Amino acid sequence: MRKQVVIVGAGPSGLLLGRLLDLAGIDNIVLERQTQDYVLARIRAGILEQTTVDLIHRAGADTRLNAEGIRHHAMHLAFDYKSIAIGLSEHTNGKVVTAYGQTEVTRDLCDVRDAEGSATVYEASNVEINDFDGDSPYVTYVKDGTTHRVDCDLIAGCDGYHGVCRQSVPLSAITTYEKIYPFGWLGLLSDTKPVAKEVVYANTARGFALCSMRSMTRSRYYIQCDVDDKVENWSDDAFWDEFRLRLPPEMAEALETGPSIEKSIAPLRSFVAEPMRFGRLMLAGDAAHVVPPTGAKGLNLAASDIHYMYDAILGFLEDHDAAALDEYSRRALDRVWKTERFSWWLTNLTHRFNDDPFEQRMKEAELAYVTTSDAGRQMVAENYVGLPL
Ligand code: RFL
Ligand code: PHB
Repeated sequence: MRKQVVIVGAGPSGLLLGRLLDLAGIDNIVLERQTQDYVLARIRAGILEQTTVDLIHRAGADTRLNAEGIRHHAMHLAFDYKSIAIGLSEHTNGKVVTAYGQTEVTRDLCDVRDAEGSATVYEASNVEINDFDGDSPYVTYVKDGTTHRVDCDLIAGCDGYHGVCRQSVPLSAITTYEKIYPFGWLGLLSDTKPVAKEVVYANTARGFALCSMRSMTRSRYYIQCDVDDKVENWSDDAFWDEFRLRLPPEMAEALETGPSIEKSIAPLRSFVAEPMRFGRLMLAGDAAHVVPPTGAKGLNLAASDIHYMYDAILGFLEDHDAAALDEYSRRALDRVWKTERFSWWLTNLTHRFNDDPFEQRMKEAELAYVTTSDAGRQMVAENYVGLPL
């Protein structure tokens, strides 16, 4: 089989790229290791930047997002059990973020792809990428015991942090930067009314807590936990008791609790691999970089990579401009590093890493500064809504 582009991974980055290429008439195939049901069941990010919303609109997958997404004009930082609003629109010429789950984004992109009959192979095992250093790359995979080969012009590595694409690059060609944080996030999803109408990031003596939502009747909450804690150690009641203790009193009182629909622990990591292109192979999303979830940037960075990758692919395949491929890594990494900085900064500001009282006073002073200075508020707001592409 021959395709212009082989996309490895049917997460949000792979599906978004596939759809944009379809609309541009570029023949592509998506190869995914898991089943479609598994891909559609994953609970992950929940806050979309305007640039991500715009890309989903370009992909023609925004009908439900327009109807059900909740626009947030502010985000909140809570220290010492007091919550301070940072206006987003007022500091960014009217920009907002939209609460809409990654699970729903993935479903909407799958639906448009399936409706068009575009080629997607689920349960593709042993994906191997070959000869991406030359002019004739190809990808092999096994489906139902048979090995298939797809010859192509370009390979898009959209296969997440543990995927095969980055791991196929010789170590001498890639530089990686990594920071592992000494804690995780225990998340709980429940059909309860969200306790706050926008996202709240709380630094408390008991550790970090986050209030978010998927709809006006579905809450998503997180608490900082030990890095090697296990979800089995947390009954729903234990979660609600601990979560309540980390909220400002008026929120603790208003908190509605109920059975969990999902509960899981995620480790926190900052990671960047440079460059993001190796000959005919380009990496996007978690395959190339990971941010800690504080700031909700993982999915949004995956989407902005796809914006740049799409330009590179069109420049190369339609305009025969080899320089377009060279530009991809530079353009994407410029935004990646700035976003890594914001996620790292917000993680440091809102979590308790150790009990050093000096560090905590520095965080309090920093919070006092960014929330009272116009420049400080603007820095938070313009990063939270997403830096320009
Ligand atoms: P994804 O979503 O990981 O998709 C990659 C896809 O590639 C498939 N795959 C392979 N397919 C074929 N062959 C192979 N060898 C393959 N290896 C892997 C996988 O099955 C998968 O379908 O990457 P993508 O598209 O780059 O999207 C990135 C986002 O998913 C990610 O940045 C965010 O979800 C990160 N993230 C969060 N971000 C936030 O902004 N807020 C959050 O609350 C949040 N929570 C999370 C998260 C990521 C998590 N994990 C485990 C990575 C919670 C978790 C648990
Ligand atoms: C979420 O809704 O899951 C969410 C919101 C904000 C974050 C991280 C996760 O920073």
